[in-house]
Amino acid sequence: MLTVFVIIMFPLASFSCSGLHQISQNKVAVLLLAGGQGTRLGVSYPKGMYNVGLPSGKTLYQIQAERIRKVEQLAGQRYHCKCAIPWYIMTSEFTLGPTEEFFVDHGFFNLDKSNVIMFEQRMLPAVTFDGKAILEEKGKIAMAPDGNGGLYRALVDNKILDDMKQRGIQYVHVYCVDNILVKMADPVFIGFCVTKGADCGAKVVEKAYPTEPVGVVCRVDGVYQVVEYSEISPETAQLQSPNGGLVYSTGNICNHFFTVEFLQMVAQKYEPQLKHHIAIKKVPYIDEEGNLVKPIKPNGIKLEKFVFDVFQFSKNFVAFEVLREEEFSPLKNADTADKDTPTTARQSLLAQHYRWALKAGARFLDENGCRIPEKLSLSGTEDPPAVCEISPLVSYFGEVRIIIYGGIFKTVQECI
Ligand code: UD2
Repeated sequence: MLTVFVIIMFPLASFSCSGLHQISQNKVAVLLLAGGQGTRLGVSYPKGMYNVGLPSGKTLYQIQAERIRKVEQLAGQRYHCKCAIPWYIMTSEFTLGPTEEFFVDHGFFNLDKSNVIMFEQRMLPAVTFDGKAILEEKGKIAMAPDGNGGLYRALVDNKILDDMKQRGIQYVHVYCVDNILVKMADPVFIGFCVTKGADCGAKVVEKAYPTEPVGVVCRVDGVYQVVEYSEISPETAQLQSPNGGLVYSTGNICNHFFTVEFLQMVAQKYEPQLKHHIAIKKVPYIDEEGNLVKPIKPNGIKLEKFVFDVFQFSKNFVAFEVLREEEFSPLKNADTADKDTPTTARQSLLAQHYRWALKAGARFLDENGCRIPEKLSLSGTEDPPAVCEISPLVSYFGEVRIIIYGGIFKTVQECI
């Protein structure tokens, strides 16, 4: 039986203090899952290098790097010390080279290079529906990364857990590359998980619609897990509760908390129990004449492990519900789609910054000096009435100490 549990909202300030404290003691790391091929977005380079068209032109990687720097600074200021959050980046054969090059070219976004640790996950052969290998070139079998659950083998292969232990890391915030609103090492989430004594946790948002491509965090026959969107039946996904909401509404946003101890246990003991999931994909192949064919319909199967399949081994699992407009806007598709595109990602970030600025007392003027009427509730998929991008180096949570010129934002880029 599928049961969804109730998530209780707690006062956030004390969790935030606790999280910042852990960060100040150098006990927290972030781990990015960046081995995916980003096929839906349709670019040939890693998704983190994507620029969604913000006024600053910042890429997802730059935004994430700056959020790390800011939260390090907040923790350091609060607890009067200098601290660092190591950034572990899991890549694959497809993404390692370009990601490394991108970071070098951008001076590691002013992070200490020794705190950015890239490593590679394994690959598995892609097969046809009747189980035969697919050739992508003469003599070369088509391979694909082994899923984001390949993390647990990669941690061992690359001695990442040893590195974490040497650095004194106890808690890891694992996240996926494409959510433009991701809160790196979120002190509230870390603080919540640590205060609750959790070994494993997941952030969730309320699902927006039944077929939204997010897994459902739930309990199946007493065991915590995520039922992935590709595996839930449409009937189950659509079930409504008496109040009209979805029964299975706790959407996974691929933001997970793990203790290093838990990761160690998974890596040593449980990893072989993780099952492969089947993903039906379009796999390019060479035909009998040796020509490369890019299929228009799915023709093959990729086998993937899922990062959240370890929730079942947790002794104390927690879920933490957050507001979609503050924390979740993924970049999955090209702009030809209507959801989860570069445009919607950009709009969500600019809408958030517009709200933060208004809350901090800012007022916007048009080019004639007339006040632009405020719009307090934005759908998140519309442009705010004024464009205002706030650098992550200025504000992490919206704790805006913005340099407001006479109480007024005049131009787009004043705080970038
Ligand atoms: C993921 C979640 C889904 C939901 C959604 C929200 C999984 C399995 N599913 O679905 O429940 O939370 O995100 O946006 O987590 N990756 C690797 N190696 C791989 C494959 C993927 O590192 O072999 C990374 C990928 O680069 C990305 C993350 O894992 O950062 C999620 O991959 P995705 O975008 O393909 O996952 P999606 O949207 O199907």
